[in-house]
Amino acid sequence: MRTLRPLPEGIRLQVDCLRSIPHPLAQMRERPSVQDILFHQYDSSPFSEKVRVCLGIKKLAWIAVDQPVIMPKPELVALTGGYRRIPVMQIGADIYCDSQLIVRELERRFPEPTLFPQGDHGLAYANAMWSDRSVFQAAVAIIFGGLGDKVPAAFVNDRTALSGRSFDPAAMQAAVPHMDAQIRAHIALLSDQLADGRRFLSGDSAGLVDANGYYNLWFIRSAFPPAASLFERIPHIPEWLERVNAIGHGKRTEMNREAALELARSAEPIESALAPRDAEFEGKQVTVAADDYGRDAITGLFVGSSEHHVSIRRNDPRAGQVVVHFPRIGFSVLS
Ligand SMILES: N[C@@H](CCC(=O)N[C@@H](CS)C(=O)NCC(=O)O)C(=O)O
Repeated sequence: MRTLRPLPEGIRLQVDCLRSIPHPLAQMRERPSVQDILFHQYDSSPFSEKVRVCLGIKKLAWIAVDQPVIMPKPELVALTGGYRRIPVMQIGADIYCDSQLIVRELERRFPEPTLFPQGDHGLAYANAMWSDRSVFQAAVAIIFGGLGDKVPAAFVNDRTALSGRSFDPAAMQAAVPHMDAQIRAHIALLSDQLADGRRFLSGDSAGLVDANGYYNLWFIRSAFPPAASLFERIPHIPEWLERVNAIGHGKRTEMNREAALELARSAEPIESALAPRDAEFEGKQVTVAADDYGRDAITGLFVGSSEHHVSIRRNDPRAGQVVVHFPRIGFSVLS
């Protein structure tokens, strides 16, 4: 049995989730440039934590643009054309949706230090399908089932709209024993991987797989601390979590949402190349949508693609001419 302590203040504020809490180290960016990494996020967001760890591994400077936890998000959708999920990365007038593609773009633009210290790029990217779907789903049920009726109605309604089905903490409560068992089994995989004494999942240096493995446990620990007892005694896990935590998040400053829009308006999107197999779509209007949740359709002109991404150009009254990039995996493209 878990002992339920009263929620600490930080957690209460997090589930309040209707206001942005300024980051304790908040420092406004003075002279932003179109080269800067603008990261649209909120502090309690687990997928943002995945990317923040990657920014830490790469020792990058970046600018947090805090977005609301629930809709409406007028500045974010002005940039993306309707994609509402968090995180989103903006560099000038290029907008990268989904942590999969954000990580890929960070590696492309800032290859050293790499997120793939042992190579194995394909496997490390594939590993996100495990963390982002199976483990995340278990973490959500454990956290929100645990919080139960402490979850504010506005959050429940927003996440119901996001997922297209009832987001019901009471029903999640019933699933907690099963999800506890699931998460223990997932974490046992991490423990097995660390059993030979390595410091990180793929060896002596941290990489994407560590960020993937870490962020759901961080989410549980920060959003519903009683459930951290699930992994506190699994061999090698606490020490590894400490090591990943110690990497930090790189160098963070802050920018407000209006300034991010202004920066998009002042920038030109980068040139996009088109994969040969997509030649027939060039310059055509297409609609891109996530295939799991937050399936809002985003419309624009097909201007770029590869095996891993698609890019559409759109003109927005507030953001100007932007190119929005999406991963292929988990997104549909319809003409
Ligand atoms: N596959 C997406 C999932 C992103 C996701 O689910 N993000 C959560 C926050 S961590 C979200 O957007 N929740 C709804 C919201 O914030 O509006 C990714 O990897 O970026």
